[in-house]
Formats: sequence, C-alpha cells, structure tokens
Amino acid sequence: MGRMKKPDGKVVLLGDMNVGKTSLLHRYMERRFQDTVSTVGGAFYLKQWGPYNVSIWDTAGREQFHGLGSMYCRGAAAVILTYDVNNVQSLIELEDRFLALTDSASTDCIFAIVGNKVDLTDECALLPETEDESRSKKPITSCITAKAQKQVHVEDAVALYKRILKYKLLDEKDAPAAEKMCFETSAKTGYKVDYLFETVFDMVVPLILQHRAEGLPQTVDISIYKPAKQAKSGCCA
Ligand SMILES: Nc1nc2c(ncn2[C@@H]2O[C@H](COP(=O)(O)OP(=O)(O)O)[C@@H](O)[C@H]2O)c(=O)[nH]1
Ligand SMILES: [Mg+2]
Repeated sequence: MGRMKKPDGKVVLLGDMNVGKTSLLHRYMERRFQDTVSTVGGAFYLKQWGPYNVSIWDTAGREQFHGLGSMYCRGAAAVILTYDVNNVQSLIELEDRFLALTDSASTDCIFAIVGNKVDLTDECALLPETEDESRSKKPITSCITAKAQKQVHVEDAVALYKRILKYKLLDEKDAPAAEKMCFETSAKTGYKVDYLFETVFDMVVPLILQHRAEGLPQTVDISIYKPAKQAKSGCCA
C-alpha cells in the first residue's frame, strides 16, 4: 500500500486580527502559550490524525490587510471561525467579512465557531481541561463569570451558526448541531483547545473518506503521477 496515497484534509482558521487564531494553533501543536507569537512564517501545520494527515492553516497575518483571498479556504473540509468573547465586533466581522471567503470551501465543509480568551471572563477556564472532561463530549455549560464581563455569549455564536447554515442553504437537520459546533476556549490556559481541534478532526475524517469514495482529488501523489497520454490532434502543425 502506498503511504503517499493517504488522503488529506484541510482545516482553516478564520477571524479578525488578534482574536487568538495563531495562539490557538500554537497551543494545540506546540502545547504552550506565548504572549507574542508571530503569525508571519508558519502558514500551516500538519497534524497526523489516525492514518490521515490534516493540514491546519493560519492566515499568516494577512487578515489585517483585508487580503485573504478565496484561495485560502479552497477545498477546506472544515472552517474554524474564531472571535474574541470580549470583542463584539470580532463576532460581527465573522459574518460580514469572513463568511464570504468560505464560498471556495468544500460543499460539505464543517463549520465551528470559537469564542476565545474565556480565561478573561470565566472562572472555570482558568485551568486547562482535564483529560476526563475533554473526553466526555458534553455540550457547553456556562460557568461562573469572573473578572471582565463577557461581551459575546455562546448564544450569539449559536445564532450565527444557524445563519451560516441558512447562508449555505443547509438544513439544520442535516448539519451538526449548533450546540456541538460552538466552542469557548482559552489559548492562554489551554481550556477546551484539544477538545475543539479533536472534535473538528473527528468530523473531518468521514469527509476525507467520502471524498475518496467519490473520487474527488485529495493529496497530489507525485510518486504515481504520470502525465496522461495526450491525444494530440495536430493543433500546432
Ligand atoms: N488572555 C488571553 N489572551 C490571548 C488568548 N489568545 C490569544 N491571546 C492574546 O491575544 C493577542 C493576539 O493573539 P494572536 O494569536 O496573535 O491572534 P491572531 O491575530 O488571531 O492570530 C496576543 O497578545 C495573545 O497573547 C487567550 O486565550 N487569552
Ligand atoms: Mg495570527
């Protein structure tokens, strides 16, 4: 069996500058948080998930220039729309600016909406989740609010998720439940970060398999690539 033939899945992070996209990815892949992580450079990470390779794409800081082309989302199996729970505008921007970029994603693309920086608002997000907690796929429950008053509530994200389904002309019955696909995280403490990515990866795998069954292009396997015999019918005589 050619190992090169493994299908691939693409996951992209979208959202306003400073919501914590790079920090979330960094926390998940490098298991730590730095106050100053540069987005410049690392455009994507590869994560092995079971027998699959999933690529996770960061915006490389281009969101500040309104310069994220549709290329960025092309063929994405999942889009992680990220906002900052302390910044109402960052949720609005998801709908106004970033949703249209997902037109080039796979038609059966999965959407997750993530409110980051809950360590600033929620007592329970001050510690990373234990293994036990992240394994039990329980729906989000609100916890005691601390310090800053949260500006965006998970209900707002759920409402946005439902509008996204409408925008995508998807029936709520056929799509993953809004409550399952709206997350609150802290890249700083690690709260629910693994849970977020692992939930998304688990949902991406069936799509990879389905795309393979349907013969949709996956990763390009250069080792078996042979140029098709061209039936040249003398165009340039
Ligand atoms: N308190 C807190 N700060 C965060 C969190 N995630 C990111 N930040 C900070 O928010 C700023 C922007 O983060 P960054 O990952 O660069 O955002 P990006 O522009 O969306 O990639 C940085 O100063 C981070 O340290 C979080 O979960 N909690
Ligand atoms: Mg960044």
